[in-house]
Parts: sequence; C-alpha cells; structure tokens
Amino acid sequence: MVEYKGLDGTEEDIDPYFGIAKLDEQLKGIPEKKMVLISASPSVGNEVFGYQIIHKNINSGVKVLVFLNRTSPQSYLTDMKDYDFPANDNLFILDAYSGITGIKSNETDHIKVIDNPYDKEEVKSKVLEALNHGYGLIVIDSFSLLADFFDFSFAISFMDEIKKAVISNNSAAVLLFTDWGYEKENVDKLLSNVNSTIEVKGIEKRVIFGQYFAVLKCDWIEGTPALASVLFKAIKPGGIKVYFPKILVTGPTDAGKSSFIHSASKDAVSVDKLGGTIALDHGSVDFRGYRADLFGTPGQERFDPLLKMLGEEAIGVFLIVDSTKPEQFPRAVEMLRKTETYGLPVVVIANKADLKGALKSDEIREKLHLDSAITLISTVAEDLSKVDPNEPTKLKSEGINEALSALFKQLT
Ligand SMILES: Nc1nc2c(ncn2[C@@H]2O[C@H](COP(=O)(O)OP(=O)(O)OP(=O)(O)O)[C@@H](O)[C@H]2O)c(=O)[nH]1
Ligand SMILES: [Mg+2]
Repeated sequence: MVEYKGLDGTEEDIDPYFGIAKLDEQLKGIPEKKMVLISASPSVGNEVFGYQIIHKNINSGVKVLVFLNRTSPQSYLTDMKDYDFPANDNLFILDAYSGITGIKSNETDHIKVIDNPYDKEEVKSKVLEALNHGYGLIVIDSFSLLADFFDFSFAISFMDEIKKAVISNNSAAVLLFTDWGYEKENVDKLLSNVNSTIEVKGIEKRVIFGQYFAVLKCDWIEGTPALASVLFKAIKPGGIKVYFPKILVTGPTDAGKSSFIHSASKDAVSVDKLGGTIALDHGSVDFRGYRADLFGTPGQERFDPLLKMLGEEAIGVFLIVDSTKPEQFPRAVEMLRKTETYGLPVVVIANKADLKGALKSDEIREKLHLDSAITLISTVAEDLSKVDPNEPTKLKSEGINEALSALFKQLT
C-alpha cells in the first residue's frame, strides 16, 4: 500500500488524495462532494495527473471510476503501468472511446463500454448510472474532448449532473481539461462550477523546458492562498514529482560531498580521480514526492574557479563539513562564498559524526558562526568497517532524510 507522507515523513489520513506532493500538503486531499478541475495548456499533458490520482486512491482502498474518451482502456492501462501505476480491483473504466474507433472492446467486470459514444443521451445516462455504484472518486478523461465532441454547453450541463451525483453519493470528481482556446465565457462558467482549479502550464521559450502547476482556487481550505507555481516533472516510472532543478552540494576536500550525493540518489555519477572529485558529482534524488538534481563541487582549491559556475541557477545549498576537522571550517565558509549563492536556503551537514574526535553540533555551530535559523544535521557512515579511504561511502539514511526534508521544506 502506498501511503501519502508529508515532507517530514508523517503519514496523514486524508482520502481521497492527489498523491502529489505540495497539492496534498496545501489542499489536504480532495474531500467528499468536491470537484477538481485540472486545467492544462495545450503544450503540456495532464493525463499523468489522472494516473497518479487514480493510483494513489486505488491503492488506499478507494473505488475509482474513470471515464475514457481520448484513449482505449488497454492503452490507458499500459501507459499507467509505464509510470509504475498498475491497476487493481478498485479501478473501473467506462469506455467511450472504442465505439468511436470501431475497435471491439471486450467488457469485463472492470471495463464497461458505451456502445455509441456519439449519442449524448447514452453517454450521459451510462455515466450517471455508473456513478450510483459507490465510487469514492470519478475521473473524467477528458472533459475538453466531451466539449469538442458535443458542445461546450452540453458538457457544462452534463458536468452539473455529475456534480449532483457526486454530492448525493459522497464521492469526489476530477476533470481533466485542456484549454484549446475555448470562448472565455465558457471557460469561466466551467471554472466557477468546480470547487478547485489546478492549472498546469509549460515554461516555453521556443521549446518547453519546464512544467509547473499552480492552484488557482480551492473552496475547502479557508482563505486558500493560491499556490504559487510549483515546478514538476512527470517521470516514468514514478509520475508527478515536484522538481528542484539544481541544488548545490559543496564543502572542503574529503568532507563527504560525493558520499552524500551517492547516498541520497540512485543514479549518481562522479568525475573522480584517486577518490577525489575533479569535476563534479551529479545525482537525482527522489524523496517523498519530490525530485531534485544535486550538483556536487570538487573540494580542492585548484578547482575553485568552478564554484561560481556550479552555483549558478542553484536554488538551495548543502554545505558539508567533516565534524572532526574544525580547521577546515573557514575553508567551508570561503567555498560557500565563492559559489555566490547568497541568500539561498542552506542546510549544513556535519558529516563523519561517527568518528572519534567528532565535535558536537553546538561546537560546530559556534565554530562556523552559524545563524540560529540555519539547520545543522549530523550524518554518519552506514558501516564504519566498510569505509574505504579512496571511495565515497554510504551514509545512514536517517541523516540523509533529515537533511533533504529540512532543505526541501525551505524550498517550497
Ligand atoms: N567514517 C566516515 N567516513 C566517511 C563518511 N563520509 C565519507 N567518508 C569517507 O571520507 C572520504 C571522503 O569522502 P567523499 O565523499 O569522497 O568526500 P568529498 O567531499 O566528495 O571529497 P572531494 O571530492 O575530494 O572533495 C571517503 O573515504 C569516504 O569513504 C562518514 O560519515 N564517516
Ligand atoms: Mg567528491
């Protein structure tokens, strides 16, 4: 069972969830009787939001009905699986697609087919009838296609009926919508009809180099501050992750930068020579619904010209020091200065706390002249007997998680 966890790792009991970091933290899931619109611009896909919400809920025991009119159940399920979201018995599909293509679709206990998807009345009655079967959540994929297929006013009136059914059945609904440039009046009507709107957009500069979501409205969290743009990545497998494109990891020679990056990520690469990093380290971290790219600097002074370059566009910093080497602390502060990352959130990691002579946190804070607002986390090797003087070592996950959680909290 997949449990939703906040950044600090505590499980929260809210159903249904989005299963998406940041959204669940801010909106506390999707309460009963509520309707959420996921509104995407044409340049970005919104289907993965649907997959992820479905996945999260069918795994926590919520019965989910998905209305499909832009793809076949088979390819929908295959695509979900590619994101590592396999279906289970809690997922039910209403297929309004196969009838358009003329491809025969086999009905099963979990897939019902709308024979003539061109027939408004059949579509409507099949959906409304299905809604009375105790689903906790219904996903409409896609609402814009319904509007294209029939017309916008039909889609709106249909939505009103879905809303009534959702309210009387104590379920919740998610509508996936792509704004293909419909009349403003229609879109406004749609937006005013739903309880929450999440906008999904691309950052476009000739090519799309990033995607973000933002909460435009939400009527169940009092005075919801509209959630500012949150950068995300849709990762296969894994789904929607809130994304931090660049976090810098710096600190003196041998402090444990490479060890930290390798321990925090599954796919780290280092450009090392005789155990020391000579160009950079890179690793992608997946942590509690977040994805971050870590960039590690070398520690030796001869590489200092690289520090500024590596610091560019970073949004947060891990400064790593060796707890047994206070003589290196001035160097640590100097490196931080050379990365020119002033004002960014910093978490200090006091590594090698397992070694004899390691200073206590308080002493380290004092010697580094750390502001009390800056978090300091101790980390240790997982297995002291396995520490190789020429290789990064694996650090205990406890410290790693604490450090990631502390920095990510400051970044969101
Ligand atoms: N005992 C102990 N050894 C550690 C710990 N972390 C790292 N080491 C060892 O310390 C040495 C340096 O670690 P690295 O992770 O390569 O350090 P670095 O900061 O990347 O070093 P440079 O790239 O040369 O600047 C390696 O031999 C590691 O195995 C720790 O927490 N405890
Ligand atoms: Mg290194």
